[in-house]
Amino acid sequence: MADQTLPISAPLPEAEAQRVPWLEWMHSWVVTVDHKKLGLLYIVYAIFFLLVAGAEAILIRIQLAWPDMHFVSPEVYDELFTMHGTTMVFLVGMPILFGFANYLVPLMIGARDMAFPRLNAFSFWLTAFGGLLLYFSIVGGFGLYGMGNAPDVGWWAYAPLTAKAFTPGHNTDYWALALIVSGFGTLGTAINIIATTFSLRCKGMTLMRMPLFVWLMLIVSVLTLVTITPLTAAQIMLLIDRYLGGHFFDAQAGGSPIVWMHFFWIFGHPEVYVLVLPAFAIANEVIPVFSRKAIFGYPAMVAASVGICFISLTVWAHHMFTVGMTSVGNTFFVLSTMMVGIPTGIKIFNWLATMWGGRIRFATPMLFCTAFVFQFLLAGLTGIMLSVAPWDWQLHNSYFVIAHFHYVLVGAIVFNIFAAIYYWYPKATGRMLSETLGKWHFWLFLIGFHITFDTMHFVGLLGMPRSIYTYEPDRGWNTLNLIISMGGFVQAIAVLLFAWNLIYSYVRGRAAGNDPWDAWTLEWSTPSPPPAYNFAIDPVVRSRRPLWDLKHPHDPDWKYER
Ligand SMILES: [Cu+2]
Repeated sequence: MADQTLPISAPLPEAEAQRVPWLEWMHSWVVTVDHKKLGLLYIVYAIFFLLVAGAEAILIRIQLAWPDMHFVSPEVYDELFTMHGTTMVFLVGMPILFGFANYLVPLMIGARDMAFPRLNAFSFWLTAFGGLLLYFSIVGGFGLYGMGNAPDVGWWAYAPLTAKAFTPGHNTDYWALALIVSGFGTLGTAINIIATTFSLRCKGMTLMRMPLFVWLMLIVSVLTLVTITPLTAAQIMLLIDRYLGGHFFDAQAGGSPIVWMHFFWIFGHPEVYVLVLPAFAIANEVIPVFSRKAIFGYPAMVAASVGICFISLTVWAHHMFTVGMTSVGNTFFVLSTMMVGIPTGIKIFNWLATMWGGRIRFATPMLFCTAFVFQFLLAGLTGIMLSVAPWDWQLHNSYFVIAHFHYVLVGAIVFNIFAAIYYWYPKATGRMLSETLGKWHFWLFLIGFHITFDTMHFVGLLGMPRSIYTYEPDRGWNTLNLIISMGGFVQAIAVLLFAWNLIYSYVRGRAAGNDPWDAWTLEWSTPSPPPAYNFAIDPVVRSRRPLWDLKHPHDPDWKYER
């Protein structure tokens, strides 16, 4: 059953003899408007920056491993944690998830490309140039010494530190301009995904038959449109303050640094959902296929996702409990933040119910997704703790908060990104990733993750603040910090194994065939890798699992789902 092709794709006519093959090859990637190539460009770009930001994290952890360290200077330390955060969110998280959306949404809805292929290419290159601009800061200005002009005000860039008077160099300018440029790219992609899902679905693919992956990407795109906008507005206001004599964030001239915080977090909190909803999207495809059961409660999953989208827009000031808002204001944000627990709880329940009684195959993608479910649950629980304003007063700006959000960003999002790569790599390359290396990668990363981030909660409870360059030896944080740093190295080894697996399997991997996981969605009906036009004949869909119908034409098993 593995290689049943729906529909059979005709081979393209042979290209003319190529004069300089590698130049033609490069050219084909630079000028491409094919959603699959652009998707892969996003993903490769993001994996490159994952290695860069990971290296920055390791340098941070070496500096913090022992008290009174002078491994890097305080200035470079500030640049390292700013670049680590900015890179992970804007150059790793969003590009890789939009890369998966680009690659998979048209294939899953039976379309031949995105709605606006040229806008798609434009968006990718804007994102790419934004990333390059951010890293050009290292060589711009003073040259390599002290990491040049790398941004150093934290990825949240609170005023008044960003004012020209406090940071006269161009560090903050690089940060603001890079995010404006890549932000426009992100907006283009979001518009494209929305237009594609609404206008290019194949015959029979009603909204309630769309794979949950596509639903989640649609919701993420709407959320992106709403949240990137205030971020871009804030960056422009910041540049006006810095260069055109504006005073938006200048308290002495009647402005307010709190305004920046509101603008930043009305973007920054939903941004977490912009990253985590695609991670949910991945789990929604992987968990059913590897449990051999339909997802439990499809309509509830859609409703919960829409719910998360709306509620997430109402919680931003839980980052600002210590700012001195009114108690009514604080109470509103306590309650709205706790509300997020309801739809996310529904999701966790549904994933568990999908696994319950299933014939679970623990291949590498499923291992990552299983760990994700439990880690996301724990991250949610510390989130509820922090949503209680008095508790937050105690732990604000401590490593407890850092541990909480790394539980979300790594424990949930990065784990599912790995799951997605193991799951769809065969489709994109035609080769399976090595399962042996995959299992080593999973277990090492899992162990490293827990050594680092479980411990980080305790050092936070003991009062260690975030963003400090070093600490005195008598604070009681020494052993814990050493353990945290060692866990970081274990994770780094796991990620290097993963990178090696990507390269090794590309050359030596087992041939994948069309449908190595016996899956149900349309992308698995095409050859691996799919041809440029995806489908030779427009598919017609009659259920939520079109490929299952094709493989089991007389099986009444899924009738109730139609
Ligand atoms: Cu938040």
